[in-house]
Amino acid sequence: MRSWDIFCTVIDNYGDIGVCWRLARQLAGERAQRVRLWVDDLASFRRICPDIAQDVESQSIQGVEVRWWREPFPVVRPSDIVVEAFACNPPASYVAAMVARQPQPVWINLEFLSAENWVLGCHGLPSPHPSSTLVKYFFFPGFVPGTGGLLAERALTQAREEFQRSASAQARFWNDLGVPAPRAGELQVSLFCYPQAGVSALLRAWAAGNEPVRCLVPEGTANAALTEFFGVENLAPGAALRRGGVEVRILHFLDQDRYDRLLWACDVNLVRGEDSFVRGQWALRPLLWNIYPQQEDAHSRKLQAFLALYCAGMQPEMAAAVTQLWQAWNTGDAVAIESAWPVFRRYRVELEAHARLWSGRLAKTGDLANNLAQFCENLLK
Ligand code: TRH
Repeated sequence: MRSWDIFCTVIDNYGDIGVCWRLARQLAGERAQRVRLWVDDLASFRRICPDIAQDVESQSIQGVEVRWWREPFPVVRPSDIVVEAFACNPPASYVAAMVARQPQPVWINLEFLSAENWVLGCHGLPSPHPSSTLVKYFFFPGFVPGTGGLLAERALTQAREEFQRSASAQARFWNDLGVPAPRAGELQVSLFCYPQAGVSALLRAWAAGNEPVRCLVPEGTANAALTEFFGVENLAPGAALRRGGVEVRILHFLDQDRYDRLLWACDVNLVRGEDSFVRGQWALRPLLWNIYPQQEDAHSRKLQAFLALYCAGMQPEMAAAVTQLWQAWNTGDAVAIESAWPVFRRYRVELEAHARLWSGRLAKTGDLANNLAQFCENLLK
């Protein structure tokens, strides 16, 4: 059994802890590894995992030892494997303990997800530490063989298939959420996005169409656009907003597993950032991605790179429909969103088939937790 220290700083939002928590759970649960997860913001962690107690130095959740990362950092013996998520810099005292430890730990920097080509050249590269004998390895998630793959639990496919096949499991789920079961012919859409996304335009596109839409929105998402469109201020969980054929239901923020179920239960998923984007791909539903905005428009290159991969092999008109809607959604171009949505929906059957095909392609790279464990094992030998 190997021991792991995973370091996570919460910069903003939930993606950093979302990825680290998934990785930690999977290593502990599926590979019986001893995992310690250091997190600097337990309040954010609690949003995606309500079992987390705030202001607690150490707690054990789902087989993972969760430690509150704050100064002064305690004296601990470093684990066999040290994962620093997204270049978050473990404390200097801990790095000094890594230098002193015999044998020295394997040190991994778990990087951000990108479909850009350069990732293939950088995945797995060593970077010698400037002032010690330590070596840090860059581990990149990715969509193609030659990268680290994407996080996917062993039981994920079966759990999703069972849920999507079972009307009673879905009925229970809607009931647990406190919303009525979907009406026949009503499109179910989940919405998780950044403020830049063109939500008002999409709501108008739905209202102008002849397909009733029910949109499920975890609290705190798109508040300004919802208030503008529905003319109401109350966006508390439980609120139901209606205009024409569009209904929005505000949900509590869900724990990660229930959020997965929401994605499985919906017909189209609007996802964002990194982790919900990946989960949207595993949900086998058409999706619309709101990429995390970066300086100097770096996110546009990332978006193009992903679209090139995702749309490869699609019939050209369908690829154009996806590309136009995704680009418009990310720039917030209202006119383009309103014209692109109905075209996107015309391909509903083909997009569902494509989602299944795509997830099959992704699965060929293996899942990130196991790829990472194997990578580290080779270095520890
Ligand atoms: O929250 P995000 O915007 O996180 C982002 C991205 O990771 C981005 O790459 C990073 O640079 C930035 O943070 C700092 O989006 P993301 O990645 O989808 O993470 C959201 C997490 O929250 C994910 O694990 C799913 C989870 N989630 C729930 O558990 N319940 C919910 O109700 C919702 C909406 C999300």
